[in-house]
Amino acid sequence: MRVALLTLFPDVVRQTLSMGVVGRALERGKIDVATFNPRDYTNDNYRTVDDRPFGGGPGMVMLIEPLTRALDAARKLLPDASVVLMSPQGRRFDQAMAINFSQRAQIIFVCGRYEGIDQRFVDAKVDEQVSLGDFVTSGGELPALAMIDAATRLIPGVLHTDQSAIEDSFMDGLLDCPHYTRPPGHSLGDVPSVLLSGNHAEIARWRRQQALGVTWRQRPDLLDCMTLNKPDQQLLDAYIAAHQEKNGVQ
Ligand code: 9D3
Repeated sequence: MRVALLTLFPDVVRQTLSMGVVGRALERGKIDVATFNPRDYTNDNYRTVDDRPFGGGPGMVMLIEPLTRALDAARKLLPDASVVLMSPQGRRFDQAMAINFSQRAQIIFVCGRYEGIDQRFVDAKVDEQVSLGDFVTSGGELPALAMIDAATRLIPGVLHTDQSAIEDSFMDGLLDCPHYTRPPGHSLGDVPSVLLSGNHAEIARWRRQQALGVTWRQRPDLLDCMTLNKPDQQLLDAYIAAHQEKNGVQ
């Protein structure tokens, strides 16, 4: 995955991507990141990248020309890239889209600031628009960084084991089970005894049941759009019965 970002804050983007799992993927050449600052593609003394909106109203709008020249420079590096605009108007990002991004060779992310960018640039140059969710951020950088992080984790060899990606929350549509480490006994509570039993079949069963139960409690909407197989349904039924016994129902 080779990505370029058009951003007025290349330092923030590069610093963020240099850390942790993504930083290691960069060092090991699993991904490649380039930044292009529209401000470097201005022609006036003030290095102007925005102007007031025609028709009036609050905020500023990003100019076509600096963006277009920055995009042309990115295109020289990534000639086959699709152009993805970070935008609240876009399709909502999810794990399926992360998988899709992780399998692409080249992507150019356009990060907007201010109230937005001139619609003529969007219409002529952008292939798709993507949103991180239904909330307002100050620009496209943080959403783009989150998407690049999510996609990078899915590239083979980036995580220590492919297993950890497979077992990641959401990969099978369920939330993660709870985790515990030493000490087994603590004033905040004990570790569930099944995890200390050494019975790996029982542990796997318990974890699956917890994943189903946590999803049922916290994100029932996720269960609504999947059909559980018989063993999963039985595990969940038992979880719900125990939960209702503990909390009292009706
Ligand atoms: C309703 C007027 N503006 C809100 C004060 C619109 C607006 C302009 C610029 C909203 C957001 C932004 C900057 N954010 C993004 O460009 C953005 C974004 C987001 O705000 N939420 C989720 N995903 C994304 S991707 C890019």
